[in-house]
Amino acid sequence: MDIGITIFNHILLNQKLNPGATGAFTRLLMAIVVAAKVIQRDVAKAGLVDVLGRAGGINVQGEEVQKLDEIANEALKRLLSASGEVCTLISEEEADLIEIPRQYNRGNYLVHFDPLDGSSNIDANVSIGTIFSIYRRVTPPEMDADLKDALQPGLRQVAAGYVVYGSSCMLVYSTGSGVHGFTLDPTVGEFILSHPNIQVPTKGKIYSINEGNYGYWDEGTRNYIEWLKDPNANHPKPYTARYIGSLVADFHRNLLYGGIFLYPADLRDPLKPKGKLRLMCEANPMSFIMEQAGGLATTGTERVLEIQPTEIHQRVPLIIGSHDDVKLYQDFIAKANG
Ligand code: P6P
Repeated sequence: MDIGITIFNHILLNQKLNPGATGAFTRLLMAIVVAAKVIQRDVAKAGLVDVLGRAGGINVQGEEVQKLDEIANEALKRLLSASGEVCTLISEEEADLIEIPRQYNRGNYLVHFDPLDGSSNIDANVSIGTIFSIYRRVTPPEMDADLKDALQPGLRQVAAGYVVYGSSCMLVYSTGSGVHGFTLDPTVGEFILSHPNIQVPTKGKIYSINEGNYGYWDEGTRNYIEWLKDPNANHPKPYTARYIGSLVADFHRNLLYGGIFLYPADLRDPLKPKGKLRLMCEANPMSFIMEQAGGLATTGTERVLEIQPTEIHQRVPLIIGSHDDVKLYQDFIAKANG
């Protein structure tokens, strides 16, 4: 198959549509593209060399760090810093804002990223992914970046995207003008436009949730899932359960096929309902993409993109997917909350 539009051409076209563009954003996106290729190379060979297995460290989330997590994290830090277009970075793997080494120019952007989401699945060769979320800085360029830059609502994202390392390697991103998917052609090392202008089906028949947490869900979520599974609820098409346990893989399938992904708050401690997914490097970028594709993203009671963050690693409930499915879920929540 002839090479089509490469991601570099696509990004350049995007730049041409913005007359004031200086090329900085293009250079930043291209650094992410190179990082995706580096991580894909290491993920693809993970089964061949002793990269699998525990690196021994524990990350800020209290999770055991896999060696590939560290490789992915270092690749993104190195390549994004060297782009000269970022003033700071925030990684799911690190507690605080990452300082850009002095030898690099500091730019006007900052990136939140989850370098390798779903990493607990690495040893089972399940699809995993990288997620990124880009903002413009809000503090003056002569100052060091700080939490004012890092804690912006998701509505302020200038771009977001993910890479899914699966049967093929795909990079999906949006700069606010639709959602576009690129598939890596490993024979030439180029991401080729394969899914232009992705639109999520208005209604799906897939629901994705970890039913093992049933006992810790709120009443509205339980009522919704029981309704989905009720054969007498006269569904026009019966729903089917699909859950991989890797956000990027579950999200990507539902984006293309339609459906709803739910990670509701865990009420283990009823006084402290807790989401699992991180707002800044998981929920916000995925919500930006889903809304650009015509879908919805909510905590159940609040639009994810409107949340004013208070901590860089804060967690939120995330219910995301086809417009009509998420809307119906919100009705169940509203009814249960009376
Ligand atoms: P659970 C992976 O660890 C992750 O952060 C997401 O990729 C995934 O959607 C979720 O956790 C799975 O969580 O509790 O169902 O294993």
